[in-house]
Amino acid sequence: MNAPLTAAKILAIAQQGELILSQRAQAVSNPLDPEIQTLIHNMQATMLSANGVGIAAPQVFQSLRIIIVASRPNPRYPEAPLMEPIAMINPEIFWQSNETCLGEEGCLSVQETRAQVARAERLTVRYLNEKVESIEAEFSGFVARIIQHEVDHLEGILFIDRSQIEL
Ligand code: K3U
Ligand code: ZN
Repeated sequence: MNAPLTAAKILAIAQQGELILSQRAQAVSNPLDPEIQTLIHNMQATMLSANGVGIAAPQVFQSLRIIIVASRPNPRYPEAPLMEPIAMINPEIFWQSNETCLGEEGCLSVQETRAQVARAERLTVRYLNEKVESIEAEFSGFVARIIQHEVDHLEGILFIDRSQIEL
């Protein structure tokens, strides 16, 4: 991700109960707007400082369709790939497998709660990158799980709304 020249800011993270987390976020019409580029830069810094593997704009009080996905191996998913953070603007999951898998999730907006959530094992997502190129890509496993969790944030859905088993 290309960084703006200004230093990144760590943003406040909305917590469960805040209205913005239950609202549908708006599409980004101007991805090259410097304010959008700065928001993405600050979202990434906020995610990293909170030790997250993803973040969605509504979690930092911006009702916009932007997510960041940044898988890394972790105790729950030791086989997860280590990837450079990917910013996805206006992401759309346009295919997902019928095959699902249960896996543990947490959320920076729901403190001290982990739960098992069933998610599609594989999906295909279309999004704009920061250079406004349209990208289509397939993901599986933990990365697909993060994408579904983050796209849910854009629809105002929290993982605890989908989980049957709270840990
Ligand atoms: O680092 C976390 C983590 C939790 C479980 C497994 C591996 C890592 C903290 S929770 C996290 O990173 C959320 C971020 C959120 F809330 F902003 F979306 C992303 C996420 C974690 C686990 C599964 C799906 C999504
Ligand atoms: Zn979350």
